[in-house]
Amino acid sequence: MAQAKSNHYDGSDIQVLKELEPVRKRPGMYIGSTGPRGLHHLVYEVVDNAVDEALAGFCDKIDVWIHEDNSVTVVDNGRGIPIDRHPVEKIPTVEVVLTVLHAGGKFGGEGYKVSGGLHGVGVSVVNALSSRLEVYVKRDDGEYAIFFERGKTVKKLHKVGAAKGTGTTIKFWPDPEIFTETLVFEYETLMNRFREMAFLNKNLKIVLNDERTPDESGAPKKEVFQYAGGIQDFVKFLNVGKETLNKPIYFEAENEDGAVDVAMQWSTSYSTNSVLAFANNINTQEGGTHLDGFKQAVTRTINDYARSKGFLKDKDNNLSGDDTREGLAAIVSVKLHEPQFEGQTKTKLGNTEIRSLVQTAVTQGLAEFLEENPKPAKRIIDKATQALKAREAARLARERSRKTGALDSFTLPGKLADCSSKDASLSEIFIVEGDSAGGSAKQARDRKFQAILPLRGKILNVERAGLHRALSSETISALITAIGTNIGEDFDAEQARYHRIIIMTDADVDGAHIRTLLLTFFYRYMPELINLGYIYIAQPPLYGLKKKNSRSIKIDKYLFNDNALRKEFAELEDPDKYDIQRYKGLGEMDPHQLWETTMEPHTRTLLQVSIENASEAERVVSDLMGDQVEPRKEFIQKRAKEVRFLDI
Ligand code: 0RA
Repeated sequence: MAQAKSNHYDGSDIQVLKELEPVRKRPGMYIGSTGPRGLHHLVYEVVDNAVDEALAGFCDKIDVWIHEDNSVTVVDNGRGIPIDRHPVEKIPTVEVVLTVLHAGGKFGGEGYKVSGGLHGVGVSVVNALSSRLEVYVKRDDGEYAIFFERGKTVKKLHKVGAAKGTGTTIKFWPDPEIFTETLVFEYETLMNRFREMAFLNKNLKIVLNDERTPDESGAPKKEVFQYAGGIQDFVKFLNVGKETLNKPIYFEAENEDGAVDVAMQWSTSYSTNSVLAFANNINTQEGGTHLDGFKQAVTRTINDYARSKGFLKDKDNNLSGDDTREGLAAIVSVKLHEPQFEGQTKTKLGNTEIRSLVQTAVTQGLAEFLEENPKPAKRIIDKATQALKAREAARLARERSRKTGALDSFTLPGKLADCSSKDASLSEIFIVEGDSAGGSAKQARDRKFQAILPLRGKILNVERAGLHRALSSETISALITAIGTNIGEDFDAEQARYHRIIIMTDADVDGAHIRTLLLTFFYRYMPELINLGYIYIAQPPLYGLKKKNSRSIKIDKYLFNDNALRKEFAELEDPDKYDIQRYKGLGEMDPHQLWETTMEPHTRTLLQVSIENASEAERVVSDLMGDQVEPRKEFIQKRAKEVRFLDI
């Protein structure tokens, strides 16, 4: 058959060439990148298709296997991709679905689909970017198979044998010609994604199997995700280890525009960024109309209730949105027929009609809960009232200190060595630990576009301190004024004074701690800056190699981690010829070294910070930085084996 193909083209071949070639030419256009993120998107795309079957009510179990050779199999018990002859293309429908761009959507019919952003591009994209892909369909009492290589059919649809039930199995091998960076799937990344999927689709069972890491008996590592409570279980999960104020509140509503599911639960924590919003199962990290509607409804409903019950007096100010959301973990999940995704990362929902659906549902559901549950209602109002008092006290304190000139939020912090450029898109700020490293960085920098802000000692852990104390901390307010955006409800990304905010700490345990504290701060109070891609981590070298006996003070080679050092040793003919210097801190490098290794845009490496999975980030931040000791211990113990070198 393959031979016949070389000198005989039929219509389907031409179709394939025409349709899938652009995907291989510009994979980034379809899956975002050809790095690890894009690689994982291949799995999401196939699983999303199976979840669509679940949303349509035909599938309740999805099995994912990661094989030893890093190929992946996704098995579902849905209807099975149709195998009948496609009326237009004149080939089996399953072949059309796998070889024609966007073909999947044409057959979907009614119902909601997981689509938008990078998702929903269709399984044909996965096919185009796989060196091999095999599809097995169970339907009509038989099992059928069809095979592809790099998007081209290499074995036509054929019957394998008799079979009971229905379903689809897709096995694919990501193409090394496309994914040049890595072909290795990360268990944790996939696990987090599938857990989230299972929360969002009540009762759907997703099983992840990893054959690369079998246990003693040889069985693959396995995790089962299935939640009878759906998003109520999701908020419980977000609040594990926290002291909660109410049982999860849950309500749902539906009209011709779409459907909404909401779960919410307050805890005594101070976090204000634990509301996760989804549209058709896609995490809308940049928010949008559904989240706006939710916030407006919560603020108004809580204020109305507090006033009507006399918790707020006539003379009292209204509770702000931030006040009402302090300690709130919530999931807002909407399903709509034609979601419009906007924003920098295409994760902002634009459909205006969904705003009022969410607003009405939340107003009704929350008001009813408060009326019927006076005790938890009182705890929730008390929590918001305390937040309001703390906020007003912090404002008074700020005004007092402004009068005395101690802290003026309209002038830049004295420690900041600003850059001369006023064009934010060209400007960057290095946040440096300690005055001595700050001194080196100030000498090293290009003052035209690089600003330096030295931090004195550790910054406050905002996860445990709460907003009011955070604002009265000098370090934190210096950070906020230097960046220029303000925080919380007053946050305005347009006011950012720098489009690159670079955390530059020492390569030791203290440095890592300060970095975590800063990331916690950004995650909680300026998450938009992370979404905009403004937050970076500098990569100073760990080692400098210099030829022995060389008169020059010049370092011949910089190494950025222990692996690189090990590799270098393995490759060097005669290591004795080199002196190895280990940099314990930024202060040990002279300004020129710091410049060329870490700050010079053409030679440095920066890590861009992203919120790959918001609910996981949420959990890690509250586990690591919150006030409960046990989850932190667990997290550290789980990771202990991954830590190779601790420098204390
Ligand atoms: C097209 C039409 C129908 C189902 C599917 C595609 C389908 C695709 C995938 C991908 C993975 N699992 C899948 N399961 C189903 C509708 C089928 C019908 O009307 O019988």
